[in-house]
Amino acid sequence: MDVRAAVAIAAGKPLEVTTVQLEGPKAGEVLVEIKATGICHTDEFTLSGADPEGLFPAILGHEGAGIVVETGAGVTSVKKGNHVIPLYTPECRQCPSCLSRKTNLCTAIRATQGQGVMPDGTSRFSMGGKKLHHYMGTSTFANFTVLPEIAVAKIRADAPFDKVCYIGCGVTTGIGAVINTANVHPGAKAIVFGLGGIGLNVIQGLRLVGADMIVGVDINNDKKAWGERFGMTHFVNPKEIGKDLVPYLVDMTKTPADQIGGADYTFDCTGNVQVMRQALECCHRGWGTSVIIGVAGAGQEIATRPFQLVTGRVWKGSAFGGARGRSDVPRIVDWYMDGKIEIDPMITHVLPLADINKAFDLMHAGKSIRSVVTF
Ligand code: NAD
Ligand code: AHE
Ligand code: ZN
Repeated sequence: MDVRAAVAIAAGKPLEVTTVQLEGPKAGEVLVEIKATGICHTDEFTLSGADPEGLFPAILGHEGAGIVVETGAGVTSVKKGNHVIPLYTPECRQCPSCLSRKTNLCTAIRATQGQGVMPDGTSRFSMGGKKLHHYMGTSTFANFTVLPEIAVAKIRADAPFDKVCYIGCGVTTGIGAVINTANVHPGAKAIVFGLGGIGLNVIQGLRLVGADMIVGVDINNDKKAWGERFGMTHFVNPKEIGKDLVPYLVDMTKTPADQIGGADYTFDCTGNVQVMRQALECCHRGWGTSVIIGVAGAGQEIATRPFQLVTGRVWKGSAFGGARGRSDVPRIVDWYMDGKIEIDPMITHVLPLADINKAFDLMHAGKSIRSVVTF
């Protein structure tokens, strides 16, 4: 079938909005009509050429929501008409990782997903007879896409696609990193680096679990009001403090009773490896935990003195907020529908597919939190 898609032809080039061909679902797969998709910084990361796994030409996009229109042989957990959110972290409930109960990183189809193909090793997308790669197993920058059954979360039918698509990555990543990865306790002191589409969701996650002190760090002063809107208690622009950031942040967290200082939890939502180091080093001696959410480009490495870890700080990473998609995503949709979490104000721009490149421009200019394309 012909579908409308934004094709990433090559690294560093704008997406090309055009008609491509999509084959129907094979066994164990579903065809989904995508109704809305968010644009995450990770799409920009891959499009820029910084992603060591980046493949071109490809159909990017991993933050979608839509409706199942056809199921392949053997599909039992969803049917035509179900509303779903595509999952770049699937949940097969059978692989060693799923069965371990220690991680959300299902390994059932990760190898083929990284090669830009479906689990049978072929692509469903083509353009003029030439293969197009899938991306993150989701390829939501198209009005129809094919996904493995284990890579869709069935959600309630009354949830608006143009809002809950954001649960497909940003919302779940931010809130999940607080709840699942860091397991933040009420009363905690936390520092969030990077107040974009992910960092603001970390902030609202911290508010949800009852953190006392929520410090936001960003080089863009416009983010101060944004952070405050979702529960941030203090804002720091590293460019304006006139001294080293780590001791500055440690001092902020000191109390008369605790002159050591440091945060109980910190979160990197920038993808900058220098910031990741700062985030670790402003953790409290003995127990502070730093969670890396940001994704860094090929060749980038993190560093610190081992002493930082010897003295009890913990460095962790979080993908998709540690969430098990088919189990957790429907619950997060309920939280949104029940008013427990906010999404609407973070969706600053809604665009048609034809204007998708404007969403990348807005991100580069620091003018958007989330742009959403509706089909
Ligand atoms: P974004 O562009 O919306 O936000 C990034 C923010 O970081 C901006 O506000 C920017 O001003 C700020 N920033 C940049 N450099 C900074 C610095 N040196 N110090 C402080 N702040 C700085 O991006 P996003 O969509 O929020 O994504 C953030 C990161 O998270 C990206 O690296 C993205 O790839 C990654 N990500 C990871 C996961 C995961 O599962 N681990 C999921 C989604 C996104
Ligand atoms: N391809 C990159 C890794 C990118 C990465 O870490 N992606 C996150 C999701 S970011 C969503 O916005 C993730 O889920 N990672 C786990 C995984 O299995 O990819 C690289 O550096 O190679
Ligand atoms: Zn993302």
